[in-house]
Amino acid sequence: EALEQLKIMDVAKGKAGLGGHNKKDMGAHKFWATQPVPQLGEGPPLDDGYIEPSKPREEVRQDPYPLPKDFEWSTLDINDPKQNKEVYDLLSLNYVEDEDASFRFQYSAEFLQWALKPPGYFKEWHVGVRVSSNKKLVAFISGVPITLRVRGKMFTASEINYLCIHKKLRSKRLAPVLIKEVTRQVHLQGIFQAIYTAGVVIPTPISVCRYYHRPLNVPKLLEVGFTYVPRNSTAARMIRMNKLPDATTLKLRPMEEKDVVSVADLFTKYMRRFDMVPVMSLDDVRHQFLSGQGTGKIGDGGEGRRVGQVTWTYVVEVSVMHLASLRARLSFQNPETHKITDFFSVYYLPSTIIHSPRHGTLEAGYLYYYATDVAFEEDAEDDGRLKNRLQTLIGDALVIANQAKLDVFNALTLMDNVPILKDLKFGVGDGYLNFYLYNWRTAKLAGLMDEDGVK
Ligand code: MYA
Repeated sequence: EALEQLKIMDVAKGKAGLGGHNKKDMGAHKFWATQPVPQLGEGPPLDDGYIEPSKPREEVRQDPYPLPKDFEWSTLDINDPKQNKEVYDLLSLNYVEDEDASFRFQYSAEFLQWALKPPGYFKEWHVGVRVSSNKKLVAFISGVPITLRVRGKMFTASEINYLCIHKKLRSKRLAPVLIKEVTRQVHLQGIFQAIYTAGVVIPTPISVCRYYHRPLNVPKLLEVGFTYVPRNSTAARMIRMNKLPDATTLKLRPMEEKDVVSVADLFTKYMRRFDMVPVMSLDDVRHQFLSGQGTGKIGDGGEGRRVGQVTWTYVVEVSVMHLASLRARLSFQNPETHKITDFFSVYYLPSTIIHSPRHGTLEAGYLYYYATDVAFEEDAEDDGRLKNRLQTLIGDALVIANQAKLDVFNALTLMDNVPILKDLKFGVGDGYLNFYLYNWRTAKLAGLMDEDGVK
């Protein structure tokens, strides 16, 4: 799973210890050694570009790769609630866990609908494996289309995610077969690059980020062993330290359809700050930031959430009348009646608490994309105005997450996060997220940094 500063995409994979830093013997990668990815130890490339050239459709393998006997391929129709639930069930019991198997991602069925069906998605990229005799779904891998800009170059790629094999079928070299089959399906659509993230280290990360965690519900986090009372502190002190205000500092409101054009414009401009970003159309922006807000009233979906809520996107709006009074004439040149100066987005991804008698799930929010037009003001970065504004904006995201009754708020060391994490009382996690590109060479991207921005 997140470019976001890489995209850092959200493609995000979650919480502490997603497999951690796998320092296993990096010598033998029987499968990855055969793939068009930079091999470990290769120096930086002279130029950015593909590793192997694209193929015409008729040269792409036409038949599915063979599976071990007793198993069969199955394209999952995520629009069918029954099949959507089958993927949910597979992942909720078998997907990513932290290093000591305390927490396991529990992507909701609605989250999977949202993540697997962006504009222009291909159903053939939702690849499942079933037991032939009883049709039970035992493995999955997915891709969705994405347009990337990596340094100066733009290209269409697939974003690969939710690779999952049932616990009983592990270590049988099934993963390479799934990866080859989804690669074939992507090639059949004329696309030859991919982006993906993983907790494990394989050939060869282009960046690595660390997870940071901001406690919201301290008593619960202590009770379920997500966090501990440090020797020089007490639970009461931790609760006090992490208390958040009831109201946001900025005048925020949830994003609406009328904001799509403004948010897209702000997003695109802000993303120029980074070397690897998704390029989003208006439809993409609508999907990523607006379509996941759920239905009904807050509270209907339990705690502070709506039914089916996957994302929260909030905007700061300045009326052009107000701007005009500050900068005369502007209102005559600009027919807009409102202007979005900032936005942030958060997605909701709970984890199953594997061994807790009292609590079934850890309710987690993850910082997704954000932008502020302060970044476009002269010297704003140098004199600290940008950092201040982001701290206020993301501080408000914490308030909203707290109001939504989330237990913890997570962020990665990407985009402009690093300078603000400490002041916002995020603690460093034990999870790392490695970013990868398939069939694309580029030098390493900034990613893993400590609070001082030092690698
Ligand atoms: S990352 C999330 C991955 N899922 C989980 O961690 C869930 C829990 N774990 C499992 O379900 C299994 O352990 C998995 C491996 C399925 C992960 N990415 O079958 P095996 C290599 C890439 O015996 P198993 C996500 O979803 C491993 O190095 N490769 O192993 C993004 C070894 O190869 P080599 C991985 O444990 C996925 C081989 O597989 C990963 O039973 C992006 C062993 O196979 C991993 N996370 O199953 C996929 N884990 O010998 C790549 C292990 O060479 C996409 N391996 O070291 C590439 C782009 C494709 C599209 C291209 C289009 C142009």
